[in-house]
Amino acid sequence: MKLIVATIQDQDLELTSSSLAEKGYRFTIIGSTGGFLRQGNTTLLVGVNDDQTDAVIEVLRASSQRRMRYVPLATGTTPHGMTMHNYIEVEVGGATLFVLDVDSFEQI
Ligand code: 2BA
Repeated sequence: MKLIVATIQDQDLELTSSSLAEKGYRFTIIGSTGGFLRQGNTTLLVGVNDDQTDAVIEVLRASSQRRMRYVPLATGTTPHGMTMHNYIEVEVGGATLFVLDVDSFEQI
């Protein structure tokens, strides 16, 4: 058995969770925060049989998009007193996946 830990963007949650549920996979949705951007994202825990791993990764690949985010880098003030932000562009996602071997699984 494997545990797939997948961090996705919040915007992709609806499509990803409905696609997984439609195909009969069981999973847990955890609200999370990215350490770099400090913005909300979503982490899914999907427990599967070994032979289902590739199929779940395909669902995640199909439902998670890459997007550009603009992150404030520095804030300054113009001579007219207007606040000015400098932004950097960061490409986020589709999904960050870890596939772990599961030693044991029980539901009590
Ligand atoms: P964040 O940590 O908020 O990172 C968002 C995006 O910022 C990353 O997208 C990447 O493009 C960029 N980024 C992250 N750290 C960076 C750094 N030190 N320097 C420059 N750019 C950096 P993704 O790589 O697609 O990651 C999306 C989210 O997946 C991350 O959000 C984090 O929540 C999770 N993640 C990514 N790699 C991870 C890892 N090795 N371990 C645990 N979680 C991870």
